[in-house]
Amino acid sequence: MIKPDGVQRGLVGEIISRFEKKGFTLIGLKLYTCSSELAKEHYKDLSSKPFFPKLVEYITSGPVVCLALKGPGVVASARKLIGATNPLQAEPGTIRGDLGIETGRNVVHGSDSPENGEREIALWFKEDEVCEWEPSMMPWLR
Ligand code: RTP
Repeated sequence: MIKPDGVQRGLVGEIISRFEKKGFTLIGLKLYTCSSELAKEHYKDLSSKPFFPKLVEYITSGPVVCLALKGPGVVASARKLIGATNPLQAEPGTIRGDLGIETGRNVVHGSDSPENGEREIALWFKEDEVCEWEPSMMPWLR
């Protein structure tokens, strides 16, 4: 997910491009303003954290871009491309390391396990918004 600050700062193309260039296949893409119910459900594991209300406020503060990506090891690899939660500690070359400075506005979210990836795709996308496709012209591409 490209969070509201990423959208507001005009970083959508740059961020999508990093995942495409890595070689992952985009199977879902949409701009969406979420309700606080959806934000709370998405981050339910963090509901006891002191920053939870601010996090919900942040995620609902403007449209986000939802991405569903497919490919080998995509979850772990996307987490590496995204970088550490605190952008000041994220390595240069990562999305947060290159494009952010605040934990509270850290530009992107990535699922932390394949199971959560499935859960989050089901939460953010309707069934017909996910397009399973194969790049048939180039079978070596996934
Ligand atoms: P995400 O779920 O957004 O990909 O982030 P993450 O795994 O790197 O970090 P996580 O611990 O799951 O936290 C989720 C999001 O909550 C915000 N946060 N604020 N101390 C704070 O103020 C604080 N800590 C975390 C960040 O937006 C973080 O990405």
